[in-house]
Amino acid sequence: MTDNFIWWRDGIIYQIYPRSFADSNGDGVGDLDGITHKLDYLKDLGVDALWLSPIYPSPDVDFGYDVANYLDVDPKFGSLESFDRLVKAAHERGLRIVLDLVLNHTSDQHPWFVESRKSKDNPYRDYYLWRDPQPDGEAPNNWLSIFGGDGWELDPETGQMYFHMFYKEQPDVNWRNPAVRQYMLDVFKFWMERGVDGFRLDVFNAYYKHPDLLDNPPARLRLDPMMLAPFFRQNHINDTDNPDMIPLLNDLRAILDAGGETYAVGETFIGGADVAARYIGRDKLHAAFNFDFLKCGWWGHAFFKAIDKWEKLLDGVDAWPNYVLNNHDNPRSATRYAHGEDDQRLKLAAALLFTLRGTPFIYYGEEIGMRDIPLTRDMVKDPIGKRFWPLMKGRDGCRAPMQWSAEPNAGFSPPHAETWLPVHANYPKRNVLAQQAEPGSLLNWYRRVIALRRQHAALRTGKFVPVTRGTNFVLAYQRQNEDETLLIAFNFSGNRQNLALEDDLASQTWEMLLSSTRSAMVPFSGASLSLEPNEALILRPVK
Ligand code: TEU
Repeated sequence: MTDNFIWWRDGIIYQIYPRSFADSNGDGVGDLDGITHKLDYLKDLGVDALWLSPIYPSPDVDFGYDVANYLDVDPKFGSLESFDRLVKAAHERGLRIVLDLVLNHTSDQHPWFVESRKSKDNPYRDYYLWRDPQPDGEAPNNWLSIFGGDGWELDPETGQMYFHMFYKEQPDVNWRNPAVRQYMLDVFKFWMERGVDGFRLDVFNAYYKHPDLLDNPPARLRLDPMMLAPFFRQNHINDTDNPDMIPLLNDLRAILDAGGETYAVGETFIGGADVAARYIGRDKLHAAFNFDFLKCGWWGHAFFKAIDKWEKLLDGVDAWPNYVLNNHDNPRSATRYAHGEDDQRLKLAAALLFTLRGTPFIYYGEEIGMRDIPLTRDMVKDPIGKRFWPLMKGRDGCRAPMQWSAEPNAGFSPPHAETWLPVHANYPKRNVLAQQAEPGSLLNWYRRVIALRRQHAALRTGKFVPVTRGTNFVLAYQRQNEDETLLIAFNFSGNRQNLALEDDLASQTWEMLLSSTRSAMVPFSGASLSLEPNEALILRPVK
């Protein structure tokens, strides 16, 4: 490892959904002590930081993304003391802690909102976005909730409406109120003083709305299934991405920098890579998520297009890319890409993630290829699924308990407990313990590729140089720094494929560093490199 290793740039960030990682007290819900007990596993995997989905007191309408108190830990997860123990134990192992801050909205149970809704002249009234309905009873403007229906909810108590971008139990706060702004910035300081190393900002680019709450204009018509949803038939220029966000980010960055170097990654709401790119930089966020990989079909050119766009957007600016195959809002990559229980494609996807120029994020269970649990209507917990079943089944599928072992409840909870969501039926075979013992397992592949990334600075900070622009089945690139050049090639098909090499690449002799399908390869030179079915291959020049 070179001396200038920057954990959030060169390291790997592992997302934990605390409800589902490890249950230490047998109530069927994961908790902070559970995470603390698993730190050695995470260290051994080779990750550098843990991002915890929200741990604050919450009535759990949106499972923690509806916060009732920003300065405490929900008793179901533990306490501030168990949080301090987790931070200490993580730091002892060189692992960083990233907290998820949900500051666009609070829970309707947050004391601010409880007060705010009491009367029009309540001191907390202006902490939220309250407006009179129009004379005909219609909402003040055309803004919608991304979770379905109108964004405005009538509160009979005062006859006014409040705005909620998400569920009606998640009222949006008024960031233009200086008291709100100051309090939220103090929330960062509170957790920084407790030793937190970074933050993930939920839907940060929705904090500031247009000051006059203007209507959104209609979106340009596109051939896209998203256009079926009224929300996506609007162009969200007035309820997201308001320019007043930038001075806030400048102030936030000064606070983060003053506490050593505390990291911040923003969850880019609605927008794509181009929107994310706007918010990254020396006086803004360290990173903003690019979710393009979540939408890529299993084609070399689909991934190439996403990578190429991101590389070009960030070229020449002081901003670092990131890549995400999974999170708690989307079907798992194993469910999107793998056939049955076969993990070959998942090995390829991991090799891609860990050999690109950008911070890799992984989501708990991705490393053992957890599949989404199949959902039936009666088990749905996520209100999106409850409301829109069977059109949309919600996000519970990717949030099931971590599969640690073949014990009942997969070692997540004690055997007698009833877990909050069922464990996937494949757990007797697909679990950490089994995969640790199996040299060719997906888990051991993750460990090997992560270790390789750690050994080769070119894989972390080297230039990304495409070899092909991606065909249906083949994708290849080089990672290059002044010390070395690595050649990385992928076969997205179940048949052999040839990769054409030109000029210097063809005259060079290459040797294998790692392959997901073969254990050895004779050093190779020539104009056509043969790739095995589903292979991820990493080569280096023979000196
Ligand atoms: O997600 C924001 C977001 O973009 C989601 O609404 C996404 O469109 C949806 O989940 C797709 O199914 C963040 C959190 O990641 C999510 O878990 C929360 O529900 C949401 O904010 C509200 O806090």
